[in-house]
Amino acid sequence: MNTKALEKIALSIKALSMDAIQKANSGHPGVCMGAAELGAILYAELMRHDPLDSKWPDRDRFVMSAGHGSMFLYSLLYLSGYKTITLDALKSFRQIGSPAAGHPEYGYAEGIEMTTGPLGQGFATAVGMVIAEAMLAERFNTAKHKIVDHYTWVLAGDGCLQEGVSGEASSLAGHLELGKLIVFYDSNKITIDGSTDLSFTEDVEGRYKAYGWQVLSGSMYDFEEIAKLVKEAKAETKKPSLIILKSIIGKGSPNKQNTADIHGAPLGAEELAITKKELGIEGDFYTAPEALSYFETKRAEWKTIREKWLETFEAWAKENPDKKKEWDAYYSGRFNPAALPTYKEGDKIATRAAGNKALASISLANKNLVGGSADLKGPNAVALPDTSAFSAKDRSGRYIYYGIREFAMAAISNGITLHGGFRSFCATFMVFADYLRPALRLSALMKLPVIYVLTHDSIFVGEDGPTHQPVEHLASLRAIPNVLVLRPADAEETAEAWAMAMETKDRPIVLALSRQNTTVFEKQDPEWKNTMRTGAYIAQKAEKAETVIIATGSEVNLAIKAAGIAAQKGKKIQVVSMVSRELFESQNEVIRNAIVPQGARVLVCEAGVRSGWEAWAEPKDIFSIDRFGESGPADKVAEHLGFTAEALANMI
Ligand SMILES: Cc1ncc(C[n+]2csc(CCOP(=O)(O)OP(=O)(O)O)c2C)c(N)n1
Ligand SMILES: [Mg+2]
Repeated sequence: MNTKALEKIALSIKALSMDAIQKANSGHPGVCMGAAELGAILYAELMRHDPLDSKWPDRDRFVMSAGHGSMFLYSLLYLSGYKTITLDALKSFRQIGSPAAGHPEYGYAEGIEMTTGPLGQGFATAVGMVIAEAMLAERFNTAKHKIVDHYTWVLAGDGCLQEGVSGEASSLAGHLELGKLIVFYDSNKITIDGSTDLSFTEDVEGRYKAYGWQVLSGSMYDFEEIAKLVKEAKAETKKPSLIILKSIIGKGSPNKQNTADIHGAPLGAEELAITKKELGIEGDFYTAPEALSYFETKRAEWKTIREKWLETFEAWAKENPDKKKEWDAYYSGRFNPAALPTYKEGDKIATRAAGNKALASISLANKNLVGGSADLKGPNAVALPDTSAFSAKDRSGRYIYYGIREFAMAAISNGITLHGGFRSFCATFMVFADYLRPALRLSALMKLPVIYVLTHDSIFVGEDGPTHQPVEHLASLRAIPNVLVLRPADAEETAEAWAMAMETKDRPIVLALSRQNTTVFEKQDPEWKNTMRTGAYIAQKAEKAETVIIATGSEVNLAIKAAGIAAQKGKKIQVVSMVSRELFESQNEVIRNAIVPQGARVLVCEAGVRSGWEAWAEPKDIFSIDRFGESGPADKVAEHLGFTAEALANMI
């Protein structure tokens, strides 16, 4: 370790960050300057990475959980030689089209492991990355060849430590003994509003010890000490490590350091000039020659390390052809179609239960599918029959007991997916999607195909009452761009919906499933399995239909019944099962008109708020539930709310 060179790297991080933020007239210099020393030692000494191959499977992961400090990450990516973040990119920081976006955006540049900015979520997501590493290591390492052996590093600030989601995830990480997680806490005791004395005086160290973590402390500004602490962190293979580094926000700015002023605003021309003078920085976008040359030497070392890994990998592949085949299958992202369960017309089964049958057969054919529920394995019906539970003792298990931690569960699912090698699902009651929504939003933003199994999807939950009966949730889930909401109507559709979810590669999928039984109905479109993939198909056909009922999920049964009642009065009614409105809306007019013919009166039937259906039907023709439900047996609740086939038939 060359501490002189590290000092110069830290200086360069400060210089680049200050200037990029000043030029953009926007950004957060505080953490970039205050934690620059950590950045230097992390990227130059501690991390096993190679900018020549940012997707190297056995690289260490770094998550900038304090995502507002994006310039910290960009400076390091630039200095260490990742391709996308060039000097020009730094000069266009926070401008449209720049890979150096306001906050780190996954996919914008090599070396950005995930989108961060929503505080706490990076931390929680990193836990998923560590789980994935442990699972892969268990499956693929042999006594002779260790091809999976890397660490996940996190930089978290006061904000990340305050957010509940990091606590949920940390509790689970301690329980699961995820020793390869190393989190640095940039403890500068400043957030936007001022000193943490205003709202955050708890004993973080005690809390983390109680979670089962190893907690270490030191100074942000002592390279030798940080190196020593990291050694201790690595030596502790069972407990995750929290390394609390006492720091000074904005260190180096004579008049603004250690104040909230430097958290999230450019220094300003005057203070910038004073700071540069104080630090010995010359010119704009300064990089110290010693920093650049040090990284140049490092790049050669990193390349050798990665090439050595490749050699090991090839030797391993040769000696373990079956494992190699499995590895390729894991990483291909391919879905192995399974023999999906079949049903007969008239079968009565809840779509959540049908979901479990589909999941079971998909799991058999896709051993890289991992996931679990937030303490609702039975009610969500997501047990995996062909595996054990992932635990501290058993890393081979594919079922994850998340405990009642919905938000961390979803963030961890993102992390597992981001790591690579696995498909990930998670499950809870639909009404508690609110508890995980920020992570679903990040799945969507990062285009991650995480599967969200959300059961008990309407007032037909029944007795548990309004707290457990979703009404606004379908609308609110559909409102998130890039989320694919699938609400299958019966057991047959559910099996196909699971297959559709597995076929999807670039967006999160919500499987909205019923608590109550639905009846398998005759599909009058013989090609329904294909047509369904457009988002909708004709469940019950009518020649020259006067009325088309668009129904979703369990309400397709109700619509068919209503159509039957109305047909007795000579009405010609077509029933459409719209398994995914957003998918159907993305189809061309020809496809749409073939299913919902122009000129027909359209009725919409969904047991939830009407929001979003206005484009499909006149307000009076939307059969919806625009209020909270009631506690009672499901059919009584529906009756009480006037949500019955008879009422729909009357509307017709
Ligand atoms: C979930 C969430 N809430 C609020 C914010 C807005 N925000 C950005 S940074 C910040 C303060 C963070 O303080 P700290 O982590 O201590 O960072 P530092 O000021 O030390 O750089 C807040 C509230 C956010 N990004 N994410
Ligand atoms: Mg802080």
